[in-house]
Amino acid sequence: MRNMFFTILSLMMLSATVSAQVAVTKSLPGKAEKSEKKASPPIKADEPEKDANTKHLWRFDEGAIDEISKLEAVLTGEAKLAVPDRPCPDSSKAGKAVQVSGAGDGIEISFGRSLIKSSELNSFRAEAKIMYSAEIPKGTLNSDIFLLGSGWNNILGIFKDKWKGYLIRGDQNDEIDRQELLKILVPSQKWTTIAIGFDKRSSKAYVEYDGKKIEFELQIGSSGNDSDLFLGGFTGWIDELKISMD
Ligand SMILES: [Ca+2]
Repeated sequence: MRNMFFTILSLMMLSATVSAQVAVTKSLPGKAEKSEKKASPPIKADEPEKDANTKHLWRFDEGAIDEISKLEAVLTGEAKLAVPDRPCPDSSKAGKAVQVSGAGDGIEISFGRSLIKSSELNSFRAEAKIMYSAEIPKGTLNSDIFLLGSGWNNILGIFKDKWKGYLIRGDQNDEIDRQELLKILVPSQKWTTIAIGFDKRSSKAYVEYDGKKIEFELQIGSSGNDSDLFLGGFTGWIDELKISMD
């Protein structure tokens, strides 16, 4: 009887020890995960640079809402959010991007005011990472590759005419700039930075692709009110769209 009592007591103690061990084992990975997260390099290092002039940033990982001022980007045509084979290098995690494959596929943002005409605005820059894998074949639709517009004579950026090819909008001499643009805007299977922008202090506007820049005189017309931005009209991917203004 006494032996049986000790056996039961021993079993109870063993059971308590095992439970405690299980509890410790269960709690350890959690703590380890937390300390691993703290020890990992800061995520900020891989993010696109943000400063006081960065007003909008879309990462497209969890939708099309801008993480700074909650402005929603509209995906047009057949554009969709998906995980690309090669994630954007600036992305903080291997998240989603916008996949485009037609002339009407892209990202459209409405600002609700004219940015080019605004007397309160000195400069504007829209920048994104794109994988410009292929062009849309000639003879299909026109496409606004990267265009900020608010009326027929207040348009700035890269446009693709279905027969002529690329044009720069916002400049007096489209033909010269088209030749320049053809030299830099070449399809690529890698993530590349594309940007458009203007600075009223110097009266200049520009387009940039893969570190190459074409600058021209900024045209400010009288037309239009609300500004819209479109990026797309090619086959490939778009991620990390950032807009800076001051
Ligand atoms: Ca992303």
